[in-house]
Amino acid sequence: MDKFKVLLVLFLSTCHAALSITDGLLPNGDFEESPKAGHLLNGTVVIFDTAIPDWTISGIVEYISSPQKQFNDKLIELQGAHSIKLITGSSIKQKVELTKGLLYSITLSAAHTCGREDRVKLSLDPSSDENELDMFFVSGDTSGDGWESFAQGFRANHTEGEIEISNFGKSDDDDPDCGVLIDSVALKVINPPKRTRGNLLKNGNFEEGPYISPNTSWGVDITPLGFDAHIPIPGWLIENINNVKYIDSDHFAIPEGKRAVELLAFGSNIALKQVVITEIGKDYELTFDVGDGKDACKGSMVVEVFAGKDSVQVPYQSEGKGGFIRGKLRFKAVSTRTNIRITSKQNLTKKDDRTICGPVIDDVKLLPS
Ligand SMILES: [Ca+2]
Ligand SMILES: [Ca+2]
Repeated sequence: MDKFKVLLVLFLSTCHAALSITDGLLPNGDFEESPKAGHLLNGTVVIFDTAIPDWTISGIVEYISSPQKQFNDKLIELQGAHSIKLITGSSIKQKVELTKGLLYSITLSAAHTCGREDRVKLSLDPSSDENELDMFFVSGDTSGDGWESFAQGFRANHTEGEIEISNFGKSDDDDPDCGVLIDSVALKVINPPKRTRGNLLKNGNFEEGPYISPNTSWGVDITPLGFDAHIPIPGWLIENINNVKYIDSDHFAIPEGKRAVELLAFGSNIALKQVVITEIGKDYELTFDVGDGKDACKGSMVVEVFAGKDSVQVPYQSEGKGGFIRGKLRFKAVSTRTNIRITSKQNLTKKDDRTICGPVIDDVKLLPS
């Protein structure tokens, strides 16, 4: 009977994999497929709702085609040869096939074109209370290139959904030239984390997480604005609203494997968290890497890690050139469930820049000692 169950589970997982439509860019998610000649007014303004292949637009959307484009005081290099610009009040949407019950993440890149923040809303229709995606702010402050990438997670409640990206602008100071550039819209199925024999924590190596476009060198901000279940780094919860950056080994120094996280917000009430089942009276050892992403984030970093009420502070002096140290916390479990919390004691900013940066965390392991 058990064998049958295992086979059935395997069969169902295979079905899921076959039906899952994407693990990467949405069709024309990079907007490199252009509207037909005659579908653009003055060379940029999209005239028909369906002029951009695979997308439906509403409001004023511009199709920008130039490797570099001057927007007011900002020179922004496009991702590829084309990006789109959403003027305040406008949106783009695309229907996607989903597998009910699976966790997905949406990643997109955005750049604001004026000296202000833009409010961008990512929504999924049909949604449910459990499934509401949310707003994030494109500030232009966290990437030297003007671009930022964001990821949000959702659990599919339907077999089809429509992903919509809207620019809500900011207050009433709307300049018609202002808008937000959007590019590299991707969807990825997030596999449920598995506990392995070598670790009581799930996804302690952060290898499972949202899509990172190979064209983006600035990592992906996790925007945990919805429920904890929407965080696209499975196994982990993020306490309080703040940004955790998900980073890749193609563009950052990663202590172990290909992915890690960088903590951008600080304070002991803001944490990367995981609850584990422990045996009362048993000794455990928690180990983890603290380092820097080789992203010019220089200075003194201190990471504080908690296991229940026990904690350890790990200082790390970053030269911004990559590298890491191994931190350790031994504790005796006093409960059947122990809260593992990883926090940063302070933020750093990169030189010449207002970009916030912080310690890289990777390879978090919990074992009985
Ligand atoms: Ca593009
Ligand atoms: Ca890793």
